[in-house]
Amino acid sequence: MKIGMVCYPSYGGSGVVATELGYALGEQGHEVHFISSSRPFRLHRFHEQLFFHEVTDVSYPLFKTAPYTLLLANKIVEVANYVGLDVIHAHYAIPHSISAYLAKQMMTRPLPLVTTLHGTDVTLVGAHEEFFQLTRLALRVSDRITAVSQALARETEETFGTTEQGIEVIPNFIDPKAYFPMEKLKGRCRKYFAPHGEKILAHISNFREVKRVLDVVNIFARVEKTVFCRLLLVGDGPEMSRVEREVVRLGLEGKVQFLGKQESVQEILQMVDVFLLPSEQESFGLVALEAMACGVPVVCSRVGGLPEVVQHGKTGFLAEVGDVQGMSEAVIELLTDDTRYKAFSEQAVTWARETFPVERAVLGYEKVYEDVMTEVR
Ligand code: GMT
Repeated sequence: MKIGMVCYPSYGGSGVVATELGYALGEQGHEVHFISSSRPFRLHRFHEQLFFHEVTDVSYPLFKTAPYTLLLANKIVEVANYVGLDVIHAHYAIPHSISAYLAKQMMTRPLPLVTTLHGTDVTLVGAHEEFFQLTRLALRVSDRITAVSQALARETEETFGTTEQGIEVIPNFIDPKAYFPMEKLKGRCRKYFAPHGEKILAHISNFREVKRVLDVVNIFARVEKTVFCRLLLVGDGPEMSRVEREVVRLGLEGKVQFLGKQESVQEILQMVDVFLLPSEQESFGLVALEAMACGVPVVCSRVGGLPEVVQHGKTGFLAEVGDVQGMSEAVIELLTDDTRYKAFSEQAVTWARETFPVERAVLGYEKVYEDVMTEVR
């Protein structure tokens, strides 16, 4: 099959899912054409079946900013005609699915459209009145819709109503060849970030408000009163200044390390003891899955798709959004009982590998592509 993959190129789970899916589909012999404003950040390994088509910017005095949605639609048609795409897979309803729908209208042959919902499109953006009608259109005109969790599928239907084609859930996935526990690295990291035997807590995100990174700092502030530990903060984004100020306010400068944006998150995850994800909203929480696959128990909020990803009392702990006290108690519980910690860590690896294998997701998406190609032909 020749698949056109439309995604955001920047840091974020949806781009990671699109890219990793692309590599996995390439391994199955499919040709995958990424179409985006720049090269997706995880698309760094060469693969003979993977291609990248850049949507180039246009400057014209009348445009304040170039209309990306239109440029993308035009590019999709160009690529579809030139390479003979069989299907377009849009990650995000807004704007990718709308651009792909426009591209479909411009084509002189059928081009089936699969839309994968990742969360913020529906829960945050889609629910804003300004995007409501467009998101509903994207859902109606997609030949197939998939969502990354049951919670997201439910929430989408509650917000926008049901569609004729329904929503198929294909959970996000991990490749255990890339995400696995590594004791050696843990040792090396300890020498640098935790030279005196401290435990390491970590958080990785794009530092948007929805991630509640201030909670991460406050959880750490409580934990470090009982457990000798350090906090690694990975990523960057709009909340960064507020987070830095909170660290200073709490007098934690010597104990919190900011690592900025990082590509190789598996190497970081392989070094830490507990991962924190106290988000306000999370359709899936891919990074929590990545952490568990590296043997790191997760303490997170009981929201969106996280209860489908993290097993409370087995692979981590869930608490209500904003329950800083509850989350710090959960971290302390994990870090002060070696036997329990080891069990959680092992259970996390097994659960991640057995429940979210990349092979299952690839089979799921292949089936969706095949079905839609047969129907639309
Ligand atoms: O969470 C973000 O800020 C990034 C966003 C994205 O566009 O990548 O993540 C969403 O998609 C991921 C991949 O499916 C999910 O793992 C994240 O939970 C989801 N984020 C939210 O729902 C807030």
